[in-house]
Amino acid sequence: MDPRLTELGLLAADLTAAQRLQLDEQGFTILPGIIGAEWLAQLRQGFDDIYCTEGGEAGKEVAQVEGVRRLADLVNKGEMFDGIYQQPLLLAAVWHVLQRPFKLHSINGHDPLMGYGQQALHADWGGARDPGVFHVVNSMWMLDDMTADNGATRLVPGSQHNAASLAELMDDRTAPHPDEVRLTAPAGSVGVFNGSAWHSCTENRSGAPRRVLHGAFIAREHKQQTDQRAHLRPETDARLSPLGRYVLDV
Ligand SMILES: O=C(O)CCC(=O)C(=O)O
Repeated sequence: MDPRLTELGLLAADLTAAQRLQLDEQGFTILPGIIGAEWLAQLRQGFDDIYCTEGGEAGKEVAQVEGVRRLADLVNKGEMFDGIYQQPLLLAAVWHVLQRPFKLHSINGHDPLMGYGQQALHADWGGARDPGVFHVVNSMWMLDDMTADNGATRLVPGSQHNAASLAELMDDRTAPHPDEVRLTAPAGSVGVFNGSAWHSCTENRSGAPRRVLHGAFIAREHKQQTDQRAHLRPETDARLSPLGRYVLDV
């Protein structure tokens, strides 16, 4: 673990050997039962309230997508999100993949409505793909059950090790990939994946809610998706612990 995180009071947490192996070989793992019932209720309510308050502006700091209830810059939209970027087991998983100091990249929300959500396969890291060197880790905070038919994320296991260009390998990146798996798990779980792995949202065919928060982290030498210094609001600044400041890099 980054010694600075430990000095700042991050509690020690260890992935199981099976989780480490799954991250190394398949590029993802699921952390079950991370969000307790009370926190889950707050996050669900927060998601809906922020979407309702922001209306047509929701998600605009990062991306707006037709048919998807998107949110962005959640660090500055409620204390309930503080625990996402300071969750010990998640940060242990991020360290395990990146093997060097990192910071928050962004926290966004993503809820595809019925008939929407299908994305092209992509990686979150768009730079050079050097063997064994990774730059981004993303996490999926599942506020609803993620099922095969409500738009669960698909991911191609092992693709974080593939140096080839996905665009050259697939004519239609929205089409099914023969090796893809779906990250399905009950609400309260957190899926973690290597940002070099090919993945995407899928179409929500059942219409059941699929509220997910993406908590992404990036190696410290790179730029954040949401520049936390530029976006920092006074009320966020006032409540941050030294640990929170370090992870946000503010
Ligand atoms: O929410 C998901 O299933 C994945 C979303 C994603 O990969 C993206 O928005 O870039």
